[in-house]
Amino acid sequence: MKVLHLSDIHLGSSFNHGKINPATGRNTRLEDFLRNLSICIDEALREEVDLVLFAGDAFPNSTPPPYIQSAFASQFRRLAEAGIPTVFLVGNHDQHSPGEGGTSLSIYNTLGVPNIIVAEKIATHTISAKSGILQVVALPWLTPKLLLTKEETAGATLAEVERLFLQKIQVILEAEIRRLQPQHPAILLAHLMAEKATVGAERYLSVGKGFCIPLSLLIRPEFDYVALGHVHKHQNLNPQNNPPVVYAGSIERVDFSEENEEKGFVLVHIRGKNQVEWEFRPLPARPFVTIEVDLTTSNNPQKTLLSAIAQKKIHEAVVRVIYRIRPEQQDTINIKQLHQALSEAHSYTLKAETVTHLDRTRLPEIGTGNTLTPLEALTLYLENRKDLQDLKGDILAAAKQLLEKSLPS
Ligand SMILES: [Mn+2]
Repeated sequence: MKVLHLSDIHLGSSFNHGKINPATGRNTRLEDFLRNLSICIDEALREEVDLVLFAGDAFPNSTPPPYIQSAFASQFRRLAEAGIPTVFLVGNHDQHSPGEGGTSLSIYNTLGVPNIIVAEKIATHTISAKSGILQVVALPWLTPKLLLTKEETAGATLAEVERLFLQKIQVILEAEIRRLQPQHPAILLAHLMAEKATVGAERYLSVGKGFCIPLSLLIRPEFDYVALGHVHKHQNLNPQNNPPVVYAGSIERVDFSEENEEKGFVLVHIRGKNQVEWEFRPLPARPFVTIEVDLTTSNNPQKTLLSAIAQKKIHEAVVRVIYRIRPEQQDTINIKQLHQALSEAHSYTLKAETVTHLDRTRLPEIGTGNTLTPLEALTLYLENRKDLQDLKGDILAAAKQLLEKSLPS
């Protein structure tokens, strides 16, 4: 049995890193995201998978423009038409207003699109796939407001709310686990922030920060695989693989915090109960490149900056150049030449950080009762000036000489 697990599509984001493609009239970043999404769908069809699991966050928010909704739908339509069941799990970015406003994905349920299941609530879906029965326990994005009553949280501290919230999830999940049929494979599909996960962009994208879910709630022998969404960096949180607890990660770089992350999806092979193998399949995500240069000590800032740019692979990349410069050096920068040097980038930003004076380092706090001799003060000062470390001995020796001369004999 084969399952394709993808997550965090965020279709319609990162437009500020793109430009209009004159041939299509569309933002190039929408085209990047769509290319990677269509590769996922191509692979699902080519591999003839039994099931596709989308672990949440379809768009940057729950009300995407119609043309972006259509682009998303036309990709998943290919799975529906091929008879491949697909589960859409609701992530935090898909909810309109928790518990009330519905989700950007609800329309698929309303229309009753064959082979597409929208998981908006905690529930177990028993799916008759091509090569057998699969059970998917769906755990969409949850907040205390969705699970706890006003009476339960009245007067409670944040720590108490967290404890009640986790307790509730545990009870609900336990009930789902007990109802599983042990003879069929079971997958937990969840959109959450798991303890131990290394976060990327999602830290900045989430408005209300949710609670971390302990791994002990997810690592259960009843599950053959745990398919996670929410964190954009691909990772397996359970190296023992009993079961694998895997974030597929986002399919494209959403912003610069994902500069060094590989992007892709996961192909899961279920050979039998608790006999699971999985592989990460990379996607051709657009490179993001940060070029950071300190020009304050350069004799030729323009040359230093140009050579820093020349050292990076910027072809068709999203580039940001950040340079530190002193006000009196600014006239030496030829912006036109920089634009030329960056012209082979897909898009770029230039940011100058003007340093008005060299950063003053603070001396450690001295208790009021203490007085320092001039030599002690100088020693402390030199310890805080990394740039003067080589001269420290000489300066102290010279100071000593001067002080001795000035002291009355
Ligand atoms: Mn999310």
